[in-house]
Amino acid sequence: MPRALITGITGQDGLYLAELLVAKGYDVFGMIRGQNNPKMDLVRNAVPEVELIAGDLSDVSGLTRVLRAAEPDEVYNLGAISYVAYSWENASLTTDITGKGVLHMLEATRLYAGDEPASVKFYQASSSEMFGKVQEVPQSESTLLWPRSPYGVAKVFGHYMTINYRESYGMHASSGILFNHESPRRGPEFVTRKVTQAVARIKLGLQSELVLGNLDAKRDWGFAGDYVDAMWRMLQQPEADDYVIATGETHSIRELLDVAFETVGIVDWAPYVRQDPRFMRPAEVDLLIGDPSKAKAVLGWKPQVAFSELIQMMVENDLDEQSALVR
Ligand code: NAP
Ligand code: G4F
Repeated sequence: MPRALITGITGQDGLYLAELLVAKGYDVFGMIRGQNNPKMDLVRNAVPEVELIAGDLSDVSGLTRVLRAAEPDEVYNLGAISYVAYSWENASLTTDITGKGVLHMLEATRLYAGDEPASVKFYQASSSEMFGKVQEVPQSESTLLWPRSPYGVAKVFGHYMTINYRESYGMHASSGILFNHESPRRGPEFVTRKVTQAVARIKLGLQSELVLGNLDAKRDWGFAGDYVDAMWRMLQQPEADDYVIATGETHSIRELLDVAFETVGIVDWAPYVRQDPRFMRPAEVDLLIGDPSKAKAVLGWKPQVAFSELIQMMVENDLDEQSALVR
């Protein structure tokens, strides 16, 4: 059986990827941080087959121990401080975990692989946030990077370090430049889930108002379940490489509000939504739209879930979750 190690196992992508790999017959190991991580039961309930190993991306000696314990054929580095707004207030911590943490994982993997650097395949979770002040539309693997947040800068460091380890040591290290992907497992701090949770609560009479920041920002939103499949496909290639994973469609926050409110039968959302500068960012990524042609041609990957279907799925899930809470 192939063996895989996933960092960020408690996150949205970690859970979907673990489910995918277990279904494919892998032995899956998940790295979990902290003494008594409150999300441990979430992982155990969702994917009981996963073996959890304690470790933190800031501790390279601990990571070498994790690699020796898991003995992986494939390493998926999904762990990060991933909330962009938080990264301005915690720029140094974000740099340490989201940036330098990648170097730590690469180095621990290189040491573990020893004389056969390409024998362990490595996936780095790069981000469309690296395109920031976009230099061309749509964005592809060759678009100039111009990050606009401490998170984006940290991801650029991790991205280039992954390429550097591939070129310097011959590691099979690939980087997936993933555009926004969402699901019912998305954290409630991100805009899609914040909206779908609030819409469900408004429909159920549990909340009267939704307070947001920039309604004109645009994102290329896909379904997380589709995107973890692309990660796996990258590591099955004979040669490591970098791939943009996106739908190729962009939508504004206003369109997100249209679909979410329409799902519960509300056509005019204006009376429920208020803008507050508290949720505006010091610098914004205004127009993200990815060109996934390379992933389509080489990996045979394409997104399966459309934007409106995704948002409807999230609203339906939140209606069930919120109803269960008040029952
Ligand atoms: P997420 O839900 O925020 O999960 C982040 C994971 O990182 C959590 O498991 C978290 O563990 C872990 N983590 C945080 N600090 C850590 C540390 N010091 N040591 C070890 N693990 C740590 O993120 P996601 O949406 O699943 O995204 C997965 C990866 O893809 C991230 O690297 C993200 O930056 C990147 N990405 C995401 C998207 C997207 O749209 N979702 C797009 C492009 C790239 P705790 O639960 O213990 O905090
Ligand atoms: O949902 P968001 O917080 O996601 P963001 O910043 O695009 O980052 C996510 O996707 C990245 C890929 O490009 C990942 F790398 C990253 O880890 C994360 O998963 O915000 C999306 C947009 C922004 O333009 C923001 O200004 O929504 C706008 N927005 C408007 N009001 C809001 C809000 N975002 C949040 N979180 N909360 C609001 O109230």
